[in-house]
Amino acid sequence: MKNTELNILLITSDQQHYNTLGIENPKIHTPNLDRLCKEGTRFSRAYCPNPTCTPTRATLLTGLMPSQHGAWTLGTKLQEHLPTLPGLLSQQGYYTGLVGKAHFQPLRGNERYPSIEKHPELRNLDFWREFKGDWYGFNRVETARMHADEGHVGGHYAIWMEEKGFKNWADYFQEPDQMSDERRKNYTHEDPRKWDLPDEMHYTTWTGERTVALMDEAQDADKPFMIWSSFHDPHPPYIVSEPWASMYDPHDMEPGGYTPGEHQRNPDHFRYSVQEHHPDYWQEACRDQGAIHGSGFQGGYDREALKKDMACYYGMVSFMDKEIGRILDALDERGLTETTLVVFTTDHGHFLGQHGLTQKAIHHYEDLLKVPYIVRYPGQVPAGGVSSDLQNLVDLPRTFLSAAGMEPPIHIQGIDQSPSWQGKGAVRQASITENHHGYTRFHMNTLVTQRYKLTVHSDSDQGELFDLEADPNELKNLWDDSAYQDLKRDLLLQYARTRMNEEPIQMPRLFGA
Ligand SMILES: [Ca+2]
Repeated sequence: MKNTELNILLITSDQQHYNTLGIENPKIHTPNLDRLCKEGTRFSRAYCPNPTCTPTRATLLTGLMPSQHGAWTLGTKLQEHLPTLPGLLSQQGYYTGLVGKAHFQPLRGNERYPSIEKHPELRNLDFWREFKGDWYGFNRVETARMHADEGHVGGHYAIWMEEKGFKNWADYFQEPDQMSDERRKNYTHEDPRKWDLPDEMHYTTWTGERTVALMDEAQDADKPFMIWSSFHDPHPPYIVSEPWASMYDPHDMEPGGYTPGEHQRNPDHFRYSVQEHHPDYWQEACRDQGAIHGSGFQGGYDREALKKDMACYYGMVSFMDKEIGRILDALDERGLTETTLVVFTTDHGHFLGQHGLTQKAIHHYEDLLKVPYIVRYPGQVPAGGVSSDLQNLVDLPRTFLSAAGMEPPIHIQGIDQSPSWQGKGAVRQASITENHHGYTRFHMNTLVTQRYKLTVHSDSDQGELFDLEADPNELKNLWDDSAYQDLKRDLLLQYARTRMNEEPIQMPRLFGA
């Protein structure tokens, strides 16, 4: 699978549940992602290296797990001296571009760790007019930081709106400071979930349009391209432009649910999470700086509100799908489809009521760890394929470099998935998802094998062991079950070996001594 003139197009969404592809879920309409599935291979067992934004996004850039690249949790920064996939490709003559969400840097910086993804920079459009890259190896950058109508709007997206004559864009977004208490309370209960921002001015349209523009820039420069088209949705807040906001009827939605008693065998924080404002949970959640991000509204969730959230979430996905169609059509029109490796995935999953949970963060169920993952490369990757080979997003940089005919640097992690993508069999025996959420709390690692899932916690003897074959809904934690202690021991050994085998090597051994 080597081609030195190969284009690489990585399309990602943010926080997309794996079961949101129309080809397998008749409730949702995603004709363009379905097309990608029919022309490529869909992987049903792909996992994130971390279930939050910055750590996984930094992994996609570096080919390193979060514990190695250093952006180990939200609110950290990926340091800019680290080698990246686009940087390596750029050195080989590639045009490298990023359009859409970055979140490589935090909303606050300091002298030692400056950030440009923060205020006042975000709304300083003169800054972004000058700032086009290089940034993390991308020659060309067009980025924006908000989700939905958050006040973090700005960057190249705001410039684009102004160039379209949409001068009063700020009226459609929150104030640039932190969300008000009222707003925070309503983060997942926005009603109505319709946004009066016209959809042609929405950042999803911007991402699609500018992805095609960067492809054309690469063509004009007569270079192969590596472009990361990074869509912001369907990350909450749940609000989207029409017609997408009304596309799905909340009454037709079937959110996940809580099975009474299901958390009795789970570590304590599972029970606390579904009990609204349980004092132990909130004490734990707030013990470390930054607390738990993204899971602050568990439990006591109104099912009708959840259905509305889900209808909006589906609308966001279908809107993105339309823009993905624009990108795929542009590849066709430019005669690039045959020479472009396209991967679609997301940074991590999302809860829509499953196990009594919403959003993300610290509960390592399949809803959160497993991601949609499609690979299209005509003539190389089987069309219409469905594969259960294990994948981890950390594998993408190494596999992209391999596909481009480049030797990966010695220090990167991940496995070259080329044989698996070509339908020649699995190359990964197990996948690890790290989650070092706070300094001292909610530090866990999950091992996933073809059949089992094991989660160990750094500060607790409690853990999780699920048989994904016998118990696909993960309702019966076997961690303390006396009949499964041999299996647990074997999986703990496999976890240790998997970690050791995937340790990065920082430099070659030059001689015997
Ligand atoms: Ca994310």
